[in-house]
Amino acid sequence: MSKPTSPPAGGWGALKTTLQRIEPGNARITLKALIRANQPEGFDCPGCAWPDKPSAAIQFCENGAKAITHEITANRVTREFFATHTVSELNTWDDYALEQQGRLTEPMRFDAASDRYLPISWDDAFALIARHLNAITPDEALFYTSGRTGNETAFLYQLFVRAYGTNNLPDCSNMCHEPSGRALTASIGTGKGTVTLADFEAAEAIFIFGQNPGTNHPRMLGELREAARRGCRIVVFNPLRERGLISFQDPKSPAEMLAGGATAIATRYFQPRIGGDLAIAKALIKHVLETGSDDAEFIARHTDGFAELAADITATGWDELAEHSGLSVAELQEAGALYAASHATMFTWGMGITQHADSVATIQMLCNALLVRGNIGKPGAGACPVRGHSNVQGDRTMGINERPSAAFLAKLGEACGFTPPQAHGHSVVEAITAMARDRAKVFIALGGNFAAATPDTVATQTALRRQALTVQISTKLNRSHLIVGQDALILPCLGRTEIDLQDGVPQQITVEDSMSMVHLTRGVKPPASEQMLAEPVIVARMAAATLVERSPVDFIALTRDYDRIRDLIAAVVPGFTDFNQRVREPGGFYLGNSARELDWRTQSGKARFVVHPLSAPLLTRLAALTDEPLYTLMTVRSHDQYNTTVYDLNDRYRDIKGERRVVFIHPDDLATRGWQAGQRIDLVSVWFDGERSVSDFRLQPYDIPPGSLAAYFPETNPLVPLAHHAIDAQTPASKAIPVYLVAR
Ligand SMILES: Nc1nc2c(c(=O)[nH]1)N[C@H]1C(S)=C(S)[C@@H](COP(=O)(O)OP(=O)(O)OC[C@H]3O[C@@H](n4cnc5c(=O)[nH]c(N)nc54)[C@H](O)[C@@H]3O)O[C@H]1N2
Ligand SMILES: Nc1nc2c(c(=O)[nH]1)N[C@H]1C(S)=C(S)[C@@H](COP(=O)(O)OP(=O)(O)OC[C@H]3O[C@@H](n4cnc5c(=O)[nH]c(N)nc54)[C@H](O)[C@@H]3O)O[C@H]1N2
Ligand SMILES: [Mo]
Repeated sequence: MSKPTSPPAGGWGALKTTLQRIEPGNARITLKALIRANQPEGFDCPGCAWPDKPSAAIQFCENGAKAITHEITANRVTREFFATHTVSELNTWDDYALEQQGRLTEPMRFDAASDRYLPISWDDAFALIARHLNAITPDEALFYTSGRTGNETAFLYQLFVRAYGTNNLPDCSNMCHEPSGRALTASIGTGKGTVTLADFEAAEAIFIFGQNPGTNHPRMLGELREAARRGCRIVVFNPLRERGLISFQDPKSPAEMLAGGATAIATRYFQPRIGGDLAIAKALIKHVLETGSDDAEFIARHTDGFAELAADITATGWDELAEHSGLSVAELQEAGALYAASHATMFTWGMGITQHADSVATIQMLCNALLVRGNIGKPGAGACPVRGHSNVQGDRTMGINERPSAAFLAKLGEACGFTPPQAHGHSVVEAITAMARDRAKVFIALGGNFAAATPDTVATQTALRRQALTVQISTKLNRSHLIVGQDALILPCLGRTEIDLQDGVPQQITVEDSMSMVHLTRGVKPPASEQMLAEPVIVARMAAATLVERSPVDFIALTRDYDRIRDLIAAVVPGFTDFNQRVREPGGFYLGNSARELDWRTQSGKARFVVHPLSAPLLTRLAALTDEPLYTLMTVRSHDQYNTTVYDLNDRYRDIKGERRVVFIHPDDLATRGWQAGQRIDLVSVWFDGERSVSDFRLQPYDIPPGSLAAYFPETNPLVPLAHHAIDAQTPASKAIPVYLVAR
């Protein structure tokens, strides 16, 4: 159980691990790079999408330092490495061991006869891709994107894919904040968060749902710390007690560090059961309506659908809300009172909200709760979905979207002189299904680790192996390089930290953060290998080789000077007029947010209240399939990983050392089974199409509600049924996996 005496998040522990990350032989260049992280003349940290604070001297955090030092590593994956190890052998290594090998250095092609990767020239690699793509119909090819890709690459990539003839552009958003985009667009007419960093200085209350910023957005703790110190109420809803949300010692505050002090973060920490948030949002609304603390003027002026919402909320009893949320009626009313007392409230949320079957409904109910108190469009208030990858939001803005709007396609076609395909393409889940059913034959990934990040690992990897060609454009070795189609390529690219020279001139790229700020980023150190290419160049050469005569633009010419790509973006993407000029202003520019301006771009021109019933508990429906006691498992990140990249085997804030196969469980659940802490078990997930399992995990008693379990991904991804995903968004429900436990 977490002890009240637990040290705060941040502090000397953070400083120590930051310094430990630096490889001794690589110290000078690493420190030089770290100092320039998130600075006007430096690069955007490839860690998370949290915005930069104007004028802060040090802009990186402990986990940003991990992302940077792991990109800067002196270790190299060379042709000799691939000559020494067969692909079958490498597949027996764990993700941590793969990550330790360092940077990929030259293009490699899989050779099935020797079960090894062999060197291939760039020209031959692009010719091979072109040959495969031109042998199939465009809808049989899949083009995945992970969210580290900069705007310029993303724009060129979607242009290439659409000129080739498909909208098959699945991306990591599909597994992440897709439900936020869908829910918010329907409710308030924009898919992005409505707040800016300045709102953290004006909020009277910040409600944090299903998010662990201490690990995943450590710089957000700085904002929360300042807010807490000036008396802002911070109210947390999370089944697990996450240390970063309890107290924080700021490594950038000498006074706090030297005095050994810390700032308490959460004013109140509620521990609902996993999946209890839809009921919590309804309870907040119910309390507001019962106490007459709704903003009647705002509702009348800016919204429609209030009568239906009020009727639904009135008909839902407090006991029902308590049962669904896992909080008591008293706790729900206490949360409601905290909400009603604040005149400017912000809701932030992460994967604990989005990775559920009813995530779209939950986010719309959170939005309803904001709207009943007029908490959108005023300082200190609003919706704040906290994005993951550093440019995942920008990639979407640039058109990486399997369901592009007709307006976007029209603009793209007009500016580039071709007719883009109109039919929607495949999301991540649909892409896996298409591969499994032989409706897809070529899989190309611009970054990421599709084979490990996706659900239903066994089925997904079987589907990937059925491909005629798999291509991975990557910086570091990972599982996806080892799950090969008949033909497979590894194309190594420059990372964020590296100097990108085109025609001898250093280039800059741009990114958009979680709060819609667009700014430049430029590399600061020489590339890890001379044989790597920049991402925009890889995409351009792939496009030129494949499209030849039918290419709508001269892709190669565009990459000689990235300003030219930005000029094209300015002609296509709304909000990017004078892109090259505006992005050179210090700090870049703000894209704006219509809902923040009380401009509701919905069909009715008003913000919409959307009614959703509480869904029947999944475990009750699945209980008929097994005699075993069922639990709900959430899969989360440890403090030492970046999604599928495992930096180290510790999770400092949860007291885990040197291991990852751990399941967090309430002590009463252990006692009921007659089990001890440390008991080793297998996990079996139950679904309508059958069972899935992973083996040999250790049980760790923890402060988590009975019936709720937690474990790390990607180790637990084999348990996530492909068909178990968000309604209306298809985001895998990786926070709500129905499982039973088997003693070993
Ligand atoms: N260092 C580091 N930084 C990262 C990442 C990383 O892996 N490492 N990943 C990046 C990416 S892509 C993303 S999307 C973000 C992810 O950032 P987070 O959203 O913080 O990610 P998770 O680790 O999945 O944590 C989910 C949190 O939700 C809680 N939770 C789970 N289920 C529920 C529920 O039903 N209700 C409620 N209220 N809470 C619940 C969990 O206890 C946990 O605290 O971080 C980004 N930043
Ligand atoms: N069970 C479970 N599954 C999940 C989640 C969960 O919470 N639970 N979270 C989901 C979420 S939110 C997300 S966003 C996805 C993430 O899914 P992905 O984005 O596909 O996975 P990552 O692990 O972030 O990708 C890491 C790889 O990206 C490559 N890379 C790093 N930097 C660069 C770069 O600059 N350029 C290029 N081209 N490649 C680079 C490296 O080779 C590295 O190995 O995972 C999802 N999967
Ligand atoms: Mo994410």
